[in-house]
Amino acid sequence: MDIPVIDFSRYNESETRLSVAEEIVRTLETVGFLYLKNHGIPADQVTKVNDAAKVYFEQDVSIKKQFLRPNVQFESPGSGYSEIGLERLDGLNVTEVKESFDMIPSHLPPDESASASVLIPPLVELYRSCVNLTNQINHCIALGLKLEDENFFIKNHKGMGNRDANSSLLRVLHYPAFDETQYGDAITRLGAHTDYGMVTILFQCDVGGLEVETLDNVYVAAPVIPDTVLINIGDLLQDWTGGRLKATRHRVQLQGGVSHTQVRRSIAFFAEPDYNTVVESLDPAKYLKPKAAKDHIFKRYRETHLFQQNIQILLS
Ligand SMILES: O=C(O)CCC(=O)C(=O)O
Repeated sequence: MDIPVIDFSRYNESETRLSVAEEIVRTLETVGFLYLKNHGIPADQVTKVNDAAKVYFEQDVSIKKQFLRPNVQFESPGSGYSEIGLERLDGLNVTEVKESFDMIPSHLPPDESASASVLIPPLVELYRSCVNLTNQINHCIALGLKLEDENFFIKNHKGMGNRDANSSLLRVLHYPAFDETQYGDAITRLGAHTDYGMVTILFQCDVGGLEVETLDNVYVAAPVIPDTVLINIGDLLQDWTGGRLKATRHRVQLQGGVSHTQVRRSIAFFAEPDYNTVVESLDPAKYLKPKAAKDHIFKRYRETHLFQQNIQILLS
């Protein structure tokens, strides 16, 4: 199975907009992942984040920890650093050798926390572009699904950028090179998982390793293709469509030709519906229990941090 490359310049012309929307929906029904070319996000915005990320992640952990991501037990998602081992996306026993920095524009580090200052301006700029592209993709999905209201999904994402209303965030991931003896045997880069929300826009920097699960439960490589972004959908859109569109599992492994001696970086924009959105199947033939976007997203955050003892206590 190949992950298709779709030319998004067709979205800009009224005569071709519906055909690109239908192609996107068809691909999300089967593969769940697609590459977009001519997506409109300026390449230099991605380069600036990547360059800043190199500088940021080279700092000592104690410096990066000056501005930590909020504690997912008690607070909503927000901006900040997550150290190696903090999150486990696929079960509780495998350490994920990755660190990350998340950013939501309404929640920026205080001035005295200088460690992240190099990252913030390029992240804010790229966040804005990702919001624009998300709105266009959300428009396409509604068009391709033939919803009565072609702005249906756009209306449920008005709060992007405001942490009090919406959890959509831009995350820079850094998978370091490391010594074989450093973390024990049970390690990977990113455990297999589905994303939580609506749509994810992924920029893979230069080292590959991402793998996507097909409908036959086989993982295939999603290689780096210059000048494209990868798009996939999350659990809530799958539920909204009564399972018609697929939230596809994906992972980044150490095997598969990419060894732990190569640093990998990626940038992911996770677009999630506004907290007060109630997601229920748009297909009357496929009833699913309605769920509040906020409840689902917070639950997934707690589950992926469950191995931390204090969270286990909270959930028990
Ligand atoms: O690093 C990558 O390419 C994948 C990132 C990702 O899928 C995620 O964080 O959910």
